[in-house]
Amino acid sequence: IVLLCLTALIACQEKKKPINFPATDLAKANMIPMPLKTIPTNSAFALDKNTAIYTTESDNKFVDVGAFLSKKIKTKTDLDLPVNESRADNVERIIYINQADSEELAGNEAYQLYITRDSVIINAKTAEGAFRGIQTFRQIIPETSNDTLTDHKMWLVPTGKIMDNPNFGYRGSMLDVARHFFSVEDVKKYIDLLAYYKMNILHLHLTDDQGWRIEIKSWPKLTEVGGSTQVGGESGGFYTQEEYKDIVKYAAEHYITIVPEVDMPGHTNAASVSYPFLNGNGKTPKLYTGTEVGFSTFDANKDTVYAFIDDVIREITAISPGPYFHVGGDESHVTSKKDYVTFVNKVEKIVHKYGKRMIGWDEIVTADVDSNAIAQYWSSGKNAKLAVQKGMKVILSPANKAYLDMQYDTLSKFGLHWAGYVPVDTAYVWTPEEYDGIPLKNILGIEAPLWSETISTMEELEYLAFPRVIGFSELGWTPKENRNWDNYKIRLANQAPYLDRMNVKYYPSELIDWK
Ligand code: TNX
Repeated sequence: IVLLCLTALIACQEKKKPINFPATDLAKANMIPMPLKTIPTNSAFALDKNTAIYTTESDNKFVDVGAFLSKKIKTKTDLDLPVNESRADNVERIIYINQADSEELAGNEAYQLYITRDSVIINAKTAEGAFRGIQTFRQIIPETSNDTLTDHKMWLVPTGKIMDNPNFGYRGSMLDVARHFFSVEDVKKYIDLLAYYKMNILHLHLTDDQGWRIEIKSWPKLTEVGGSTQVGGESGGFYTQEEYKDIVKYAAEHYITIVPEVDMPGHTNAASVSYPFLNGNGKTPKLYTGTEVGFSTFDANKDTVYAFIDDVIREITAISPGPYFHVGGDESHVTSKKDYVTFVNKVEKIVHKYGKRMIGWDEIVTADVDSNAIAQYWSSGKNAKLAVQKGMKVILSPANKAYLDMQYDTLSKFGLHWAGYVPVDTAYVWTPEEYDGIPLKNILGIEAPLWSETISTMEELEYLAFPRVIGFSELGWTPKENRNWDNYKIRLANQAPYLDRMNVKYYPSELIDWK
């Protein structure tokens, strides 16, 4: 009995004795995008079964952020962390997610993350900021637990302080669901991945010559006929409005805004096949499953065409809560210059009528667009300059850097190379802050578009998007002083376990020393 008591006593003291954690370095943790400021304190927060999450409860959105974190910790570690439960005896360490109004928390996406031995505190003005902050926390939870320091598993999170705020407010990617259709599930998986890297925009290219992918209730043939095929001639597909709403909701839960695009007046063959009165190229439209561009146009001189566009924009904006509507406007090679200007001017008014801000590919600046319109720079520096002269904002998507459909090299299985080959380093090593003489104040942000002429499955999509899109998250979030290829390359290599867990078939570029 004496012996038993003695052992119990020793065990008890053992428990109270602070554990000696191996030294950590928060500055070297696996964070992408790299935060604005990181101050390591070299100890560890032991994430384990005795950890609980508490959030500001007056705002439900903070509670949701807590629940999201708990769910993701469960996936990574199999720990079940309670959220806002009355304090149980076993709880030794706490993760707080707080609404805070400190002056240092400048923007909506800003957050502070304080990690000590006993607690993690995430402060943000808005739930959006808290959501960005928990992505950082997810990333710094080590892949493997320490099983020797105590009698149960502990994930040793490096301690320190992070102050973070994005460089650009618009950080996105685009999926072309028109050339090849991608399912709601595929889009949701892409959203999961974008959110982990703090992207906040998903632009959906919903229509093109080869397919119309969104239900328009007042014009049902758009999807019945125009949505029936895709590149290569297989059957296509489309989102019902309910499905689209489901995507929008899922994106919103990940603090991602959906930017819907209806590309016009060019890239409209699928619409014109469905309703031939729309057609302005003088030929009888037929379903198209090839990959040429620039052969179709709407008729810019018919009132009925604008009545049609009004219905389309009305129905889509009614289910798109974000501030933007993208009108395409690219490669309208068979629309006369005069018709193009007429067309864009009229469509801009419709976009405004439905309370949205117009985005278009850089060609739209050749019309009389409002300074409130946004030009998406993909090919023409001349158009970008014109945009600046007009006082417009620009989204940077230069094809030779930002196009995710460009092949990595001559051996790439998928993709095109009209803008060159874009290996992983080329995609990362450039400076959006100083691009082509565009003043910083005119740059809204960056977007990496993924065109889908050459890809038809999620696996193929992932091959082109990953790992390059991860680099874009850093280009959009992290100021140039904190970006460095040699350092990024190591952090990128360390994404492999996450990508594997997500079953992402990324392109294992030889430039990266994958873990
Ligand atoms: C150009 S970029 C296009 C798309 C193609 C893409 C292929 C742009 C605004 N237009 O229609 O899919 O190249 O890389």
